[in-house]
Amino acid sequence: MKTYQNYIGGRFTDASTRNVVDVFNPASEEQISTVADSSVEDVREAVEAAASAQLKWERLPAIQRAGHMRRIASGVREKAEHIARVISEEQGKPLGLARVEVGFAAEYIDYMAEWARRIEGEIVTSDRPNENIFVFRKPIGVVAGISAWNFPFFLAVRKMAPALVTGNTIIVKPSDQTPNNTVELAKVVAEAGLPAGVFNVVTGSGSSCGKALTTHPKVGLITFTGSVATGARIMAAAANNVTKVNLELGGKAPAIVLEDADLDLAVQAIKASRVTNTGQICNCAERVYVDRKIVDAFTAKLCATMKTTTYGDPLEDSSIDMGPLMNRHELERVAGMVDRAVSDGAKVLLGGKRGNRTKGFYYEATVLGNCRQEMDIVRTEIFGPVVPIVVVDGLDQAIEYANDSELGLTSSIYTGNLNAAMRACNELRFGETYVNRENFEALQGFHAGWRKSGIGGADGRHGLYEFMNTHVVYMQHKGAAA
Ligand code: TXE
Repeated sequence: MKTYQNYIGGRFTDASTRNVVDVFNPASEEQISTVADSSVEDVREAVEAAASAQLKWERLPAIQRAGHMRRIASGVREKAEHIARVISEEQGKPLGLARVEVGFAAEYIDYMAEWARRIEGEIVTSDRPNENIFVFRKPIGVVAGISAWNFPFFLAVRKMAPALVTGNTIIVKPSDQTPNNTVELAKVVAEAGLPAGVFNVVTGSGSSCGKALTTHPKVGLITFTGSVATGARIMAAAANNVTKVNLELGGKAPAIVLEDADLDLAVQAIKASRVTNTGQICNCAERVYVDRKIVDAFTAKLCATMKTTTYGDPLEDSSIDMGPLMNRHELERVAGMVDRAVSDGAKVLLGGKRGNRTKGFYYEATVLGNCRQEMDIVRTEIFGPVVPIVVVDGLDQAIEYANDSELGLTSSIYTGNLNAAMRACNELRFGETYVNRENFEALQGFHAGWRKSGIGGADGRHGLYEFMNTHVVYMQHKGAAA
């Protein structure tokens, strides 16, 4: 049984409490490790370590901060196979996808390090003589990063990298479901020689350790990835100190398939949305609106390809398409959503049942026909390998249904018609729209949610500036003699 420690002030350290969180392998249901359920005191120690290191880290030239980051990225690549196996073991994703997650994380660190020479301010013309107006961009100070379990290693890096390059220091609290990989990141950081206190990891439950982080007065930014419900709780906790929040929350992405779509392309992209990571991806298609004229052809193609989906234990069989869902709660939640949809009139065209394994939280790739807009399965995030199909008559209805959601993270449309594609760009009300391609964001984009899908965003220039404050200086000076 492995144990993972906190990483505070440059040292691996036991928590002050004997309370622990047990970590399980969702494929074998066996316990893998225990981590500390860190106390308020442990969180306080981590925030103090980050605060003590922050000013010196900020004063380091950005290009030197970037040098530290590049050494971390190299360390991640050297340990990529080990880290990928840790991810698959505690989260259940196929090993190939875990390797992609680790590789993308290393690339993300290098990408954010490139911003070291590109963080720019502005000089604004004043209305007054002998005055210049300077707009500076400056680090916020201490950042608290709280991440979800679906891409745990990448999500920790997606918070660490922009924080570091902009001169902030950070405490990361990984999900209590998948903490091991984030402590592995701390081991890479330690070996890369990052100054003590710049990057810290505290493990534990959200309600105690997470809450202590979100109510600490020295935390200047909370960057959170997780569910809408938890995001709302974090906003409430942040109100105590009027702490800035950056929230990446749930999604319910619509996919619109019009009669002139490339059906093979649409089918492959939507299958990817539901099979990759067992459908546990916030930006992936969660409801499909198909034009009545092609719904039979589309459904037949989708069922045929999803029927070939294999599932199993990622550490026993590297050829599988899907691993298990995160835990028994997630399995029962997804199964319950499908059962309720069926009792509400949906038709199971494929799957619709738990996987036939003696161990592990498996659910079969599932296609549901005859779904209606008002069904729970069409309105609530599934976060599982299930595709509900709703028939629509034309683009107007498709856009109306797509926008009819309290969530607004991503969306997609498959069409060969430029006018329809341009209408989608102009009329869909989401943080992202994918046109004729799968739902997967670029690190130079901006992954941001509308409505209940979040506040602010991640990635690219805009994601970088989420970690900075502006400071406007009005410089009055003596001009030349008249
Ligand atoms: O979230 P939870 P999960 C969403 C995805 C789904 C959810 C699944 O759509 O809805 O995340 O992840 C900590 N104070 N996204 O179940 O339960 C908790 O310990 C402080 C969207 O993990 O919200 C964990 O570390 N912290 C995303 C983290 O919050 C608290 C991409 C998330 O837990 C807390 C990935 C509290 N009171 C998943 N309660 C996107 N939009 O990009 C819990 N936590």
